[in-house]
Amino acid sequence: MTAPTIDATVPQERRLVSEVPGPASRSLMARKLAAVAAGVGTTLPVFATRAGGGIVVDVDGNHLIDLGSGIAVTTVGASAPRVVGAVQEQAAAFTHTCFMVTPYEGYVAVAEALNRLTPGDHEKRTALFNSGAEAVENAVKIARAHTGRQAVVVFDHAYHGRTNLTMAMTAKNMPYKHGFGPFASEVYRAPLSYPYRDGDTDGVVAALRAIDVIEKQVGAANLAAVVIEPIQGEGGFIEPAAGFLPALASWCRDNGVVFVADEVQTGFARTGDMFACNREGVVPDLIVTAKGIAGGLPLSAVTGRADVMDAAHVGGLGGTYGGNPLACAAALAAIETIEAENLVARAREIEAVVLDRLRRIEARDARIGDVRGRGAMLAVELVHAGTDVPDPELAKAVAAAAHRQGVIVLTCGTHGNVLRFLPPLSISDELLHDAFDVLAATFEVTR
Ligand code: PLZ
Repeated sequence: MTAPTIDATVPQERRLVSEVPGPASRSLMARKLAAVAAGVGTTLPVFATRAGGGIVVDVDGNHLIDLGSGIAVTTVGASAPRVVGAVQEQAAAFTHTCFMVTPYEGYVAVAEALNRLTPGDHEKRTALFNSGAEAVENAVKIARAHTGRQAVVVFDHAYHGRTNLTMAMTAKNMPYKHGFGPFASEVYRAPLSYPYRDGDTDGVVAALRAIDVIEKQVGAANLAAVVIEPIQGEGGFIEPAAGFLPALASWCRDNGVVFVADEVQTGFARTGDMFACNREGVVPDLIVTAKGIAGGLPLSAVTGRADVMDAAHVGGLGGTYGGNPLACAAALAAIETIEAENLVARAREIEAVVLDRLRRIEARDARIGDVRGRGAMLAVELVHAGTDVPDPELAKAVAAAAHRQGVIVLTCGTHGNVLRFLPPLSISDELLHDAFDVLAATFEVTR
């Protein structure tokens, strides 16, 4: 395949010129602590000054390999050239008019692109918002308007955001919900398919377990929507057993329940398909997207069946910035990049490289309980050797050691014991191998 386009001004190599964090980052961190609310945490105490392709440059001049993509956002690479050019051009033309006041073509073009790219060839409509959480909230509003029902079903380990409704939908208390209640009502939680922990390799069995809970504890006649991440993100990169999603979607169809796929983290080539639902041919009624949609600018969307989307009354959906012109220009450029550079195929190549490296580490290390994921959304679940007891301390220690060596790696999971890998799809194999050399060595020294 042709070499991915990357910003040539940021050399694509790891380079450490100070300890990490260096003195400039440390002094900025002191200012941050004095000026920024304590609730806004940071994973690495390192301040960025530039980024390009798979490299983040910090204020001390260290070049760090990015295995996080700003939490699955810069899928086309940091400062992808098409995105930068499109945003510069749009900023010079106009920055904002508000689509609800005087509309502009970019918004419509993004809606057309999403209607074309998302699963299913039925007639679709799209509405644009700013954040993943805001789009999830709007998907629920639309499902309620369409069905005239109120209840929403979500799953164990789910993550859907930090706003009031989405806090209720998110499973994990600390840090997302603790002390922030009361939460929205009419949100119910069903059991997930989690093959490593429930042992069920038959997704249909797991789906029947969830459906039984839904029927007994909620009742289909009260249920507006089932909302699910096709591969759970923050909850631990949990891929349900094959058959789980199709069985749930078909139960929803039979019962007039809106099936909503939250593809905020899995969307836009990340999993080696344009959308994770494609792998099993699942066609959601509504699909929620954000993150990778716009190469780093804040944009999110709800796309779905025209009859469901159009159920909300005129004027019922919106917001000042939803589908801001800069974000729309960025999205069109990001989508063009994904298609022109065939990043879906590149995600599958990254999967092959990274899974091989992870399995080699796993073969030598009993603390790796599970290796899983798809495309460039891969993870290892860490446990105490010889058990399945989660080991969040090890995840923290490995991540911190990797950070000191110039590799940005994130953790996740309800128990915080999952190391996750979300490289930009423009990353080179050389950078990936260098990063996994560091990680392999880190696993050795933490033993
Ligand atoms: N749905 C599936 O992954 C965001 C959260 C980071 P927003 N995940 C990263 C943090 O700690 O806040 C996410 C997601 C899924 C919804 C969201 C919410 O997207 O753009 O952060 O609102």
